[in-house]
Amino acid sequence: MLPKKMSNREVADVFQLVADLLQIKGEIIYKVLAYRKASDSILDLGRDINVVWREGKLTDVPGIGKAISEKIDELLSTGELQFLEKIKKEVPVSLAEVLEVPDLGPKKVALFWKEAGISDLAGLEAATRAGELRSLSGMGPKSEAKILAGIESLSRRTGRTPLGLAWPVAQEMLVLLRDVKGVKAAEMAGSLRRMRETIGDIDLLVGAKDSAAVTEAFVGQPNVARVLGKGDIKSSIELTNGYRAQLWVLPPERFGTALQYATGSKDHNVRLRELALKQGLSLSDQAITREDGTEILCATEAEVYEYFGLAWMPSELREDRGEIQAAQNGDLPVLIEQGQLRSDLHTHSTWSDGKGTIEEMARAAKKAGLKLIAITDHSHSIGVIGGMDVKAVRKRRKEIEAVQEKMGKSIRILQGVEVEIKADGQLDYPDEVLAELDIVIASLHVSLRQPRKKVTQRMLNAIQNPNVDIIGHPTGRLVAEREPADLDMDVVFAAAAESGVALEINANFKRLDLNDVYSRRAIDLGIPLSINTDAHNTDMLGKTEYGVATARRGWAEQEHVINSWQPRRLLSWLRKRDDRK
Ligand code: DGT
Ligand code: CA
Ligand code: ZN
Repeated sequence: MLPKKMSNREVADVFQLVADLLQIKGEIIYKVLAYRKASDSILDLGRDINVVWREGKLTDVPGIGKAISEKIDELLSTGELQFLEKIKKEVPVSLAEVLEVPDLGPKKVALFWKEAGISDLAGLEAATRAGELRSLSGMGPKSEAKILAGIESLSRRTGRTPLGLAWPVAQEMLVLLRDVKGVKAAEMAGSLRRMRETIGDIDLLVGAKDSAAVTEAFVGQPNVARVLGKGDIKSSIELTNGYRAQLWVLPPERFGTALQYATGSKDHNVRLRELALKQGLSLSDQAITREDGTEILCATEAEVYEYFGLAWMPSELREDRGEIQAAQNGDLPVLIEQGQLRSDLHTHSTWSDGKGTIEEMARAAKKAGLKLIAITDHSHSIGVIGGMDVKAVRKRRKEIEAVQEKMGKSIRILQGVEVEIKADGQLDYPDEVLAELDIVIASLHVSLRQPRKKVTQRMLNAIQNPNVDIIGHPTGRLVAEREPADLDMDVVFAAAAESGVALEINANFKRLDLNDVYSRRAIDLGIPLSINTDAHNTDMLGKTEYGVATARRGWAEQEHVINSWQPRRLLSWLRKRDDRK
């Protein structure tokens, strides 16, 4: 019998497991990394690995050499990998999940296994609670608490996909679907259209009289691993990289109700249906239905909202956070738009860990339509990535001035830094150096796991320093990857409101920090926001869409975002902050 067909995700997982177990075993790192690299490229292949394998083209894939292609061959033809079976005999396979615990590296995992007989998560938790790890080298009550917190955060992990990874995939599908004959409209729906920071599955909606051709095109895409369901209205698939996508096809005259329904959120829909019921109407993905059973069809979403006496509202607002009430009262916010951003206040150049020179960054910013860019290279205590010492800051000044001279009025370039808030709470430059700069961002990168009181106090030191203009990626969280620092946000917000500092919405889809809820709170407290790319190369400039989406989910208007202001107003805001020194 042939083995069950493996998806890219499953093959990638095998190599990830090989890498984990080898690493715990103590294998040299470059071998481990080779397996991780192979795993990543299989996941990102965009084609069915089985097809590439049958074509004999495995070694054309970057990251797959002869040895790994032979292993893939074995896996796909036998469903097994002897190499993995052999390692499993040496290292318990359940240790791979122990390695998933944040802050636990392979050395620690190996230590627990060899010295305390721990071979899985349950064992780790039990031993930690019983204090059995305390006596091991490098361990103590503090590290125990860390491990328990790590295990807890693992259990909260959801298998959701960051918005910035799912979005381009969905966009490509839309392009394909719009090309199918008879398709009148095709849009994203669900959490993707609401631009939540993570996505459970991709929801797409097509308006077409005949669903058969659309459905066939959808399930027949080259990156489909399996078809999970195929009906007249709904079908769903799993992609080779593990994402799931669902398609709804409706006649164009019903597209509006369907789009409204499928966009959600569920809570928003529940709220809207309550409103409908009060008017003796019911609302579904198909139509608005009167009590006598007659239907009102809506081709557009605006018609749906209008029918209930509401203004249409942007999808980012639809989380049942007061938007329906606001629509009823006619005071929906006029949300910030990407095209309104005029400055980028957080960028890096080759003076720290950026890939572009100051001139390249400035030219790219200009090309992206910006009027002002702040070059905010890292300070030195973040040494490993080449931060600037004080001498470098002053030397860089001349280069920025020269580029400014050369580029003239077409773009304004600010002298900036991203100064590290060190573990002891001190800023990484003395005040007189910070005072020489046009703009100062202060950020936490190190010791994010300090206890609440300590890490909050560090943040307060930065917020209260009159030289600091913006707090960069304030909570330090990484979407679906790393919990925020344990900041007392009430205290942080109060201090920010007091000092007038701006809080960043870092637009990198891995950060989106502040998140939507915090952004809204900042606005309510009158704290200015700043949406920045944190660009480390020229390509990243202008890529603010996910940051803008986060701001919109936080109900931000243009007024609330300092880098949407005209440069003149921004500069005067910065000058006023200088007056406090
Ligand atoms: P996700 O995929 O977990 O990121 O979240 P959504 O919001 O995309 O939710 P999903 O994919 O389960 O469903 C897609 C849309 O369908 C959702 O946004 C609203 C609608 N929907 C799903 N279940 C219900 C429901 O029970 N009632 C109502 N009114 N709408 C629902
Ligand atoms: Ca969804
Ligand atoms: Zn940065």
